[in-house]
Amino acid sequence: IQDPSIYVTFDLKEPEKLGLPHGTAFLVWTTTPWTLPYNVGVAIHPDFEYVAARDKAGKTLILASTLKNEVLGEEAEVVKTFQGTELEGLTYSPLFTEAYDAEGEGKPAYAAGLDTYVSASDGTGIVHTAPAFGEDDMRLGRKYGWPVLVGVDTEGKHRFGPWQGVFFRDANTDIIRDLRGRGFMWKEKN
Ligand code: VAL
Repeated sequence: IQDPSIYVTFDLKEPEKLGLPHGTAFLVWTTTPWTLPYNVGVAIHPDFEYVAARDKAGKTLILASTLKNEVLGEEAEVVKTFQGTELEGLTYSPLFTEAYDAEGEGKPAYAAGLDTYVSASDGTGIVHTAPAFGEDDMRLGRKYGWPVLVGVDTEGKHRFGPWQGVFFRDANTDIIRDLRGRGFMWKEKN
């Protein structure tokens, strides 16, 4: 089985804080769409430079400046440049809330945190973080007090949302379709 490789958008709650237009989003790349219902944050490298640039559709997207041409294209206009540290604490609208609503216990979530593990060699320089599903994710989540949403049971089945009872990876297709329908799927490779 090949993992689907997707780019999704996380719309910033207060883009005007950065002087950016309504609808500005973090652009995030992942190969594990089935973990997106358990996302609680994004990881940003404190030492990277980030840009906000307009894509073909006119949406303003934030990503690492070194990956901008490769991902958005040379023609995409850079609107603003930031140091990674300036993005810490920015919050975004979640893609899914079922698991958080059930077990988030009111902890902070859906925010940008800083960690030097973020890579500039693939993706967007902004990493989807789901603490239950990765060591780096867990470390970052602890640092910011984000909840650990254990979205999959001991049999490997989803515990929440419309895919409750579905084997973890088998939910990829439905999750992608759902995100596409709601306009959060920016690009799908595979
Ligand atoms: N951080 C990883 C990813 O981006 C997982 C473990 C959530 O796919």
